[in-house]
Amino acid sequence: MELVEKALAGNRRALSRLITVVEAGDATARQALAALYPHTGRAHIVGVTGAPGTGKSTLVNQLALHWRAQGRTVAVLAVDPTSPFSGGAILGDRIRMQALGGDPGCYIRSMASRGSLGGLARSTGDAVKVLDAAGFEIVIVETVGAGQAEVEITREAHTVIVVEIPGMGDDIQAIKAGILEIADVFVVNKADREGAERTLRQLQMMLHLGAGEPRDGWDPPIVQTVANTGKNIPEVAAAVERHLAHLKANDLLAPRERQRIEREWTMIVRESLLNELFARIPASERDTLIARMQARQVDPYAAASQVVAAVFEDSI
Ligand SMILES: Nc1nc2c(ncn2[C@@H]2O[C@H](COP(=O)(O)OP(=O)(O)OP(=O)(O)O)[C@@H](O)[C@H]2O)c(=O)[nH]1
Ligand SMILES: [Mg+2]
Repeated sequence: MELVEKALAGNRRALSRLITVVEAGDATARQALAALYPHTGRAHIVGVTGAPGTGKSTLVNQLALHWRAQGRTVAVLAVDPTSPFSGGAILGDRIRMQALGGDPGCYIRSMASRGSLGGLARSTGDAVKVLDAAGFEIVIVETVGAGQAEVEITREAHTVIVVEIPGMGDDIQAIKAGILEIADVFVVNKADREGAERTLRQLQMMLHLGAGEPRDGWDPPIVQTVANTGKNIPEVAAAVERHLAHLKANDLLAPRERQRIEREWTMIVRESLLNELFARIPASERDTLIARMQARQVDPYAAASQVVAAVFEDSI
């Protein structure tokens, strides 16, 4: 595919168009992904999540600048599962592009949630593949904290940063969202505000209340930052790098990837099977079955088995 070749060769416009193509998730997208796939698996994928307004975009911007200054290439995907319009993310992008504008080693893009959460997780995963294949060394996925959505999306990352801020009351956001388990690095941002020490101590306490041994032998560090002034950004970057080194040193990267691939593939198989199956059932037959369920002549489980069995018998 010409578009894929151009994007892999570093053409910006081709890269943007390619992401739009894979977002659509149609036959062309699949063709593009087939061409891309052999080039994936090299980037360090970093997820950044936290409640709205905690300073994720500011932090990500600073991290990108930090890594760029060290000569590393960085791509950012800003995903907002709470908004179908990604208005805030786009505004944030404009601001960020001024600082990083014209730098060929940095690429920023926002993703809107059209359709379902599953759809967003898929299109984000595919956009990450594009950026990975295009050779960006670090791909940052920024997701607004929104319960299950952020868990789904950040599960794709090697390293997850959870951003908290002081003064959000006694219940830290991570507990509420149940994302404590997925955090590899904690950031207490807006540490210029009152209560940063208290939030730090709460996090420490929570981490040590957890189930004895740290997961994968990694004790998540907590870094206090002031993202808008750049305070402690190098410490966050170092913690993220240390985490990747830990995964590598303990042979954890490959099994994690295996799990991720299995999950992704299972989801794709499920979706494809369903589409194939429905394509083989005539509409009239579907209508009849639904009418029979409505008349309580057959239950939904039996009706499902019937349809699955019929399709499989035909194909064997
Ligand atoms: N005082 C203070 N303000 C900060 C800090 N970091 C970010 N801000 C400000 O907090 C506001 C929100 O920052 P964003 O980076 O847009 O936050 P976000 O988490 O990306 O927001 P959403 O994407 O809307 O969820 C902005 O006005 C920032 O300038 C900080 O460390 N201290
Ligand atoms: Mg943001």
